[in-house]
Amino acid sequence: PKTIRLSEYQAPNYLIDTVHLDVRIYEHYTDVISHLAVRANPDVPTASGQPLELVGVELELLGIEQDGATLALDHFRIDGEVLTIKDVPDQFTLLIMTRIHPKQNTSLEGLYVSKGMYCTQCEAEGFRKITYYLDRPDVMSRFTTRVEAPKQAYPVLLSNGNPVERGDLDDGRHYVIWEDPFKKPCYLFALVAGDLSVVEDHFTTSSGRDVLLQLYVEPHDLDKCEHAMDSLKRSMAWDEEVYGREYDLDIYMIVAVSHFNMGAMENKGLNIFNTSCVLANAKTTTDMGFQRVESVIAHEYFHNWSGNRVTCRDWFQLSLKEGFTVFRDQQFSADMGSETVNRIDDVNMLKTVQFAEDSGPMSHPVRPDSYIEINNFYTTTVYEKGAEVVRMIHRLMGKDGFRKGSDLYFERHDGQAVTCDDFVQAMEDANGVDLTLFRRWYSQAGTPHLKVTSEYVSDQNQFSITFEQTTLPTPGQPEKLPLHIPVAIGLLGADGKDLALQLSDGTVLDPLNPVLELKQAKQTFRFNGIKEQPVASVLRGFSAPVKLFYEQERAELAFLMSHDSDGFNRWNASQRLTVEVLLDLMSAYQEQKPLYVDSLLLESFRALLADESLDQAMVAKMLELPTEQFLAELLPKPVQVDAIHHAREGLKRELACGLRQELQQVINRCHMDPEYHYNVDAVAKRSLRNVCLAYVMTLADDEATELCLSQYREAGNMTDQLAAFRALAHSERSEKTQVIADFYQQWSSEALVVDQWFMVQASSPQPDALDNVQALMQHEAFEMTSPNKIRALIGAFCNNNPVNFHRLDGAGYAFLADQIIALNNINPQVASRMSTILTRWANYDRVRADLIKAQLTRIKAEKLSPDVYEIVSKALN
Ligand code: B3K
Ligand code: ZN
Repeated sequence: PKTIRLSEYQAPNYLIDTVHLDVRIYEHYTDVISHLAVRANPDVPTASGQPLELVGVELELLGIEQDGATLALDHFRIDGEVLTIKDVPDQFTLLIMTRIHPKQNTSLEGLYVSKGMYCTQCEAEGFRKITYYLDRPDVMSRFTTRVEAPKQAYPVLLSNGNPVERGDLDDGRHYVIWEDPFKKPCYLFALVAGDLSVVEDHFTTSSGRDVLLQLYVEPHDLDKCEHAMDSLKRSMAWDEEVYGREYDLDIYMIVAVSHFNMGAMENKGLNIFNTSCVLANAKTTTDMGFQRVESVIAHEYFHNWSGNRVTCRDWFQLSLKEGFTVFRDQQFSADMGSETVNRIDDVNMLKTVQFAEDSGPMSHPVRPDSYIEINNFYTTTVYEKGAEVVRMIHRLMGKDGFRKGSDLYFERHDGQAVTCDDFVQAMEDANGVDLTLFRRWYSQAGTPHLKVTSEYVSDQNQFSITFEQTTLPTPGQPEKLPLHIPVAIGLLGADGKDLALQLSDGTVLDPLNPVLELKQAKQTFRFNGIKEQPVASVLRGFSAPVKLFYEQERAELAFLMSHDSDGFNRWNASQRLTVEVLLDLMSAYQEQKPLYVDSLLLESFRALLADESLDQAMVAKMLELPTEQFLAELLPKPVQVDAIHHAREGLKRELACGLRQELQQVINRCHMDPEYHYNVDAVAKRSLRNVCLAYVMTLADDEATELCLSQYREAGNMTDQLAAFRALAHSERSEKTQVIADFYQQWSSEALVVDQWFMVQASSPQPDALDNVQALMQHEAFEMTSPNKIRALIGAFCNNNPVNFHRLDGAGYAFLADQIIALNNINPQVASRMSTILTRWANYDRVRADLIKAQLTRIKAEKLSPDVYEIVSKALN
C-alpha cells in the first residue's frame, strides 16, 4: 500500500463543472451512467495536454464516450484503480457507463443495501465505488441525479438538492430527477432508494424562507422521530443566532439506516444517519441516547456551512471541517443543557481516548502529514483534539472576536475548498492578531505535559506559579517545540471566593476570563497583592488539551471541590481526590492489605448527597468514579489492570457501605416519574438516582436486589429500566439469568435496545464475560455485517471490559484477533477500528504486551485491506 503525503499535494489538472448521473437499479446489479463536463484547470499552467486520470474501484466498465463518440480502446487504459484517457482537449464531455453490485457490497461504502434499502456513503473516497471520477474534495461540481428503480419495492427515490421531475416507466419502474444547485465535491453525493415512511415539518429561516424538513424511517420507527425533528429545528435556529448562518435549500432530508459504519453523514440536503443517532423515544432510548441524537443531528446540520459550503482542499485538512463542527455541536449542546456537565463528558472522552491515541503508534497531528488509508484518520485527534484547538482560538479571541473571524472565514471562502491555515488566517485577519506560534497545534502531535509548581511568599504578598511544558516524541516527530497554551486560572481565598488577579508587571487579568498565555518551555507568572495563601484553580474549563501535573494537598482538593467557581474544576478536584484514594487502594490490593478509604472522600461524598441545593447533574457526575479505561490512561505504566479493577470495585463497595442511608435517601427523593420528560432537571434527577442505585447494588444483598428488581419492572422509560437491568446483570445474583432472558423477550423487536442488551452483557465484570460474548455471537440477533451489532458486542467487550479483555491467558486478545481477521474481508473500516485497540500494547506488562504483539503478528500474516494493514503495521513498528 502507498503512503499519501501532504507535502506532495498538487492541484487537479482537470475540473468537472457538471455531473449528470443516471443510476438504474435492477434486481442483481445497478448501472451508472455518468455524464461529465470536463475542462483543464486554468490555475495549473501545465494542465493543458495532460492525460485525464479518473479513479474507480470494483467497477465494471461498460462503455465510454468522449464528446459523443465512442472512445477507441487505444485512447484509454485501466491500470488498477486508475482510468487514464490520453490526448484530451482543454474542454470536453465524457459519458461513462459502469455496472456495480450493491447487494454484495458489505463494506458499507459506495452504494450498498441495508435491510432492503439502497443507500450511499461516499466520504471519504466511496464515490469511486459508484463511477470513475476525480474523487478528491477540491473538485467541486454541480450534480443532477436521475434515480430509477422498481416502483413497488422502492417507492422513495432520493438524492441531493430539489426534485425536479418524476415519472413512471414500463415494467413497473419509475424515476425521479434531483438537481443540486450548489457545487460540491463528490464525497457529499448521496442517493437513497427504499420503502420508507416520512415525517414532515417546516422551518422558517430568519430571512423568511420556508424549508421542508423530512425524516425518512422504516414504518415501525415512526414513533421515534419527534426528538430528532425538534433537535433539527433547534439546530437551525441556533446556527442563525450564534453564527449568523441560514440554511440554503428548500428541503432538508434525513434518512435513518441500520447498517452504517459511523454515526451519520452530512451529504448536501440529504443526511444519512445511523438509526442509533436519529431514533429516540422514552420507552426505547436512554437519556444518553437522547443527548447523542441531539448532538449528531446538530453536528450534521452545522456541516452545511462548516464542511459543505466551505469544504476541505484535501483530506489532510479534515479537521478544518470536523474539529470546527465538533466545537460547534459542543457549543450547541452546552446551550441546550448544562454547560458544565457537557464539558465534563467531552473532556473525559478526550482524556480517555484521544490522549491514549496520542501516546501510541497511531499518534498524529490534528492535520496529519501522511496516511495510507484516509478512513483511518477519522480519529479523536482530528475530531476532538481538533475541536479543542478551535476552542482555544475561541478563548483567545473572545466570543465576539471569534464570531468576527468565523464571519470572515465563511464570507471569504464560500464555495471553496480550503485549508486549516485559511481558517486561522481568517481569525487573525478579523482580529488583527498573530497566531503564528498557535498554528503549531495543527502540525505537532502528542499531548503536552504541563508541570506546575507554585509558591507563596507571604511577606511580599506574592503568589508565583511556574509552568513547564514538554511533549514526548511521537512517530516521525522526535523533537518537539513549545506551544501557545492558554491557561485559565483562578486563585481562591480562604472564604472560597476568587481573588483579583494582577501580575507583577501591572497587567490585570480579565475577571470574567482570566487567562495566562504560555509561549515558552518554562514561564513564571507572579501575582501581586495576594494577602493570604491562596488555593490555585488551574486550567479552568480545561482550557487546553494538556496533561496537567500539579501537586495539591488532599485538603486543597476537597476545598476546590466545594468552593471553586468553575464547575469543571470543581468536578475535576473531586476526580483528583478520588484518584488519590484509588491509588491508596491499589497499593493495599497489591500488598494484600485491607482496603481503607480516606474519610475525607467519604465525608465529601456524604455532603454532596445531602445537599439538595447543588446542581443534581453535577452531583451525579462527581459521584461517578473514573472508569477503568480512564485510570489506565492516567496512571503510570504498565497499566495495573487487576489492581485498578479491584481498587475501583472495592471503593464502590466501601462507599456504598459507608453511605448506604444517604444513598437510599437520594433514591427516595429522586423517585421515578410515571411520565418521561427530556429536560435538564428530569435528566439530572434520573442520573443521580441511577448512580446511587448502582452503588447500592454493589452490595448485592437482598434489599438492594429487590430495589433493582422493582425498578426494572416498574420503570416507565429506558433510562431507569436499563440502569436497573445493568446493575442486576453485572451482579453475582442468580436472579440475573431470568432478568437477562426477560429483557430480550420484551425488546427483541427493537434493534437499538437489543444493542444495549448486548452491550450490558459484554461489559459485565464477572469472569464468564468472554464465554458469554462468544455464545452471543451465535445469537439470532447478532449479525457480523452490522456495525452496530459488532460495536455493541465485540467493541463493548474489548473497550469497556478491561479486566476481562486483558485476561492473563490472552483469550481476550485471541478473540479480538479472530474477529478482526473475519471482518477484514467483510468490512475493512470496522475491522480497522477494532484493530486500534491492539495498538496500545506498549502500555501493558511484558506478559500481556507479548500476547498482544503475537496477535498483531498473526493478523499481519493475513491478506489485509489497506485499512487494517496500516494500523497493524504501525502498531508493530
Ligand atoms: N463526515 C462524516 C464522517 C465520514 C467518515 C468516513 N469514514 C460524519 C461526520 O463527521 O459528520
Ligand atoms: Zn463531522
